[in-house]
Amino acid sequence: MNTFGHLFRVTTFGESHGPAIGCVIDGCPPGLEIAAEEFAHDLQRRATGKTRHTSARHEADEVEILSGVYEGRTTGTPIALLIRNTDQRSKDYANIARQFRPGHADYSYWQKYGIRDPRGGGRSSARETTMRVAAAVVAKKWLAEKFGIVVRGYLAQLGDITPNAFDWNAVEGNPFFWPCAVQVPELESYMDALRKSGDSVGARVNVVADNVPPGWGEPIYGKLDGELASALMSINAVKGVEIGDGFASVAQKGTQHRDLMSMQGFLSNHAGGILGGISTGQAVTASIALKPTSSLRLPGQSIDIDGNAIEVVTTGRHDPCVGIRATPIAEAMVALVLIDQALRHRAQCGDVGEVSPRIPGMDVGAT
Ligand code: EPS
Repeated sequence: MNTFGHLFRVTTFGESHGPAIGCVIDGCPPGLEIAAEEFAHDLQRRATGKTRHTSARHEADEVEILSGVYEGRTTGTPIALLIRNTDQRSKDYANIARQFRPGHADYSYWQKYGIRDPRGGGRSSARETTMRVAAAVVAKKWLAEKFGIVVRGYLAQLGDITPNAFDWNAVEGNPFFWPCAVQVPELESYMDALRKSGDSVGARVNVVADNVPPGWGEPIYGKLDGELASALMSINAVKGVEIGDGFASVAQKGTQHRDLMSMQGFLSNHAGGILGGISTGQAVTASIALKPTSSLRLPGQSIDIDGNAIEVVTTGRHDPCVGIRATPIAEAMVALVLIDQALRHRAQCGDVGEVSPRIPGMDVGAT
């Protein structure tokens, strides 16, 4: 399964240390203006080698548009995007080619296929997420132009550190996507100490999609929240997904959780903008938990492919916290789900039009 989506279908291919990675987008609406330069912003937000807190691998991540765009506009035919890998260092993986890193997909890939490309984790590498972000540049642009939808995310927890304050304007001003600027030095020191220790840590990323119209989502098996959960869970290292209040709902009473309604707006958004698998017109909110990176230079007990007991030590240029680069990836998966649901809604219910009464999307009360 390397293909994602129903009407806006994205197929990715390539390995971390192969010659290139790429994707084919099939089903993109025609007429959307798109240029190769427009991919740079989000790809650079996700890229390695930008700060000392992420992997030191330096990839240019420059997109070549091979098809599907003529005179700067999409033609409705398959859009093929290619990014050449330029900074592989495969010798880093010579020692672990016959070993299974504890906590890594090495073992499960081996059990499934009986063969694996150990260089940089092969297909299981986070390098694959580059193409999700590239495909979502197209999706985000269409969603913004057609509906004014803005999909944006932030780092909501790093280890046990949580934001002391929240300001969207702070998020893009630091390498962590952190919403509280004054805490950035604390994060820097935390990450410096972590890197020196050789260990890694988990993180939480939140994504918010504003201006999603009501009515998107296909009950029963194509629910908007169901597809978001699946899409977000497909990101490397993700171990948990919440929509709206998520697992906090367990301890809530119905009177606390329900979002009261008025013709001026909903009074809260515990539902995360989705009821019955269909968008309500409120902001769609999702949150993901990312596990700590498994490739560590600290020795860990494991076995090799002959079944011998060994100690694994991973060298190379690994992210001490994969969650730091996950914000644009999570945004990408939300955007890809939304564009696919938008096209499916248009196909089946395009003639329904605006149904009254329609509550404006903005919340008018506190949660
Ligand atoms: C990764 C290991 C590192 C990261 C890589 C993901 O690769 P390498 O060991 O080849 O330097 O740099 O991430 C990327 C290259 C990227 O573009 O995201 C891993 O084990 O998943």
